[in-house]
Amino acid sequence: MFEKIVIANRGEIALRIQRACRELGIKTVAVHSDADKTLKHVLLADESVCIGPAPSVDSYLNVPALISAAEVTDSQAIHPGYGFLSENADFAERVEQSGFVFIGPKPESIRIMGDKVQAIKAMLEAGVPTVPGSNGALGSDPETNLRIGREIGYPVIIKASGGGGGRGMRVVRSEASLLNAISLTKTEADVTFGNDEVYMEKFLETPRHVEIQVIADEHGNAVHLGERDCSMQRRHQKVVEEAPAPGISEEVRNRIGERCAEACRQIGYRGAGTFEFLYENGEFYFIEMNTRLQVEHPVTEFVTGIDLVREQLRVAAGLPLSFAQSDIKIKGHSIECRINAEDPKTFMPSPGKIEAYHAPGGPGVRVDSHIYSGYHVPPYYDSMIGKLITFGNTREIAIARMDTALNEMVVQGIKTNIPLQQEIITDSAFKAGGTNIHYLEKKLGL
Ligand code: MV4
Repeated sequence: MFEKIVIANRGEIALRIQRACRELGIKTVAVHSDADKTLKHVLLADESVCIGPAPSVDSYLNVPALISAAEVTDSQAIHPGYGFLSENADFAERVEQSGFVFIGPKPESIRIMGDKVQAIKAMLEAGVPTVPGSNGALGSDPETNLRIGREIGYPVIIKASGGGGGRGMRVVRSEASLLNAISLTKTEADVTFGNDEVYMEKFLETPRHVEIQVIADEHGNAVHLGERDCSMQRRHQKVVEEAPAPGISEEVRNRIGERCAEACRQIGYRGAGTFEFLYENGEFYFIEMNTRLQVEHPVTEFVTGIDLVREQLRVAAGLPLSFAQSDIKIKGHSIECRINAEDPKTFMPSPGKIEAYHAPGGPGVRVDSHIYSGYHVPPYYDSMIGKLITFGNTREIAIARMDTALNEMVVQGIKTNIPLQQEIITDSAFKAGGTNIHYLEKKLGL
């Protein structure tokens, strides 16, 4: 196992990674911007290095500064967390070329999945179900594109191969607007991603967002850890996540999960990953793969009993996974509410000093947060200040515990979305389970 690693991130995920390192006896180096000297994990780190000014481009995205930090501290590996450089294949490559281990997939895997046309091709080869579509980049022949549209059937969606996470997409509801939509999406994609490749899919009107967690080692073991439902979202920002997804049987879970694990084996995937699907009328349709640890990983940890960050560190060090597929049984139910420093009605960020903080607790309650009384939430970064995660033997118990925990939680001095979360958790459609990706925006009147 590693002796010392650099945590190339901030906030709650940096603290989460540091906690896993402590349990494994790994020393941690916290890297931070000028604005982040008082972050909890920085204060608790074995060593810390300031890597630049507050703006992310000058600090958390500053590749030479991060590599230098690993060099001067004699670290062996770099954990990128989520966001920032976590899915940047060039960064992963630079880390490896500098003689350090990138705690994540091989650069080639990141590169393939970052190119959505290539990712879909890899899934087709592995037998992972995809959305009916062009199954490849659209060419420049208008007649061919019109024929593809007719074959798929309207509405269709044009997506940029270099996009993802909701960027670079356009819905087309009739043949009359297809060619113009393709050319507009291509132009935008060229400007935004430096890649004008686009592809076409059937547009699903009311799907749920269900994703499968996988983890693989370098010894040919690839295991799936069940699914999460992340349909409760606003503007592509997830708000509430849960595991398992309401209404998914063990048989369906194992069937789709095994397809994902097999895809990992076929592409020689290493590390943690997430297969994103749209789920509609009982069918799974692959859309994208995320090659990083995700914000919502704790709900999977609760229902499987697996420590995902611990396993990431193990497989990055070349050790085998500490469990096999047959050891995994989904038990109980877990829900996560993201806690943001923002106005619960306007969603405007609300940075500032936390005057008082009382964390909830009790059975089946986990709080992943870096905040403390007196901490200043800086205005430069994502507004998420923590995650509240609950577990129960049933979904009803997990919801009841979340309701109690949200009521117990006190964050004074800044605005938070706790009131919005209380509204969602007590919402009758949420309680029934299985709401689609448009539910929250409709409820909010957007
Ligand atoms: C879709 C879709 C409907 N049909 N693809 C948005 C983000 C990106 N990951 C893929 N997205 C979508 N792709 C087809 N063929 C609807 C969405 C979508 C969405 C997906 C997941 C979670 C939230 C979403 C919000 C709006 C649209």
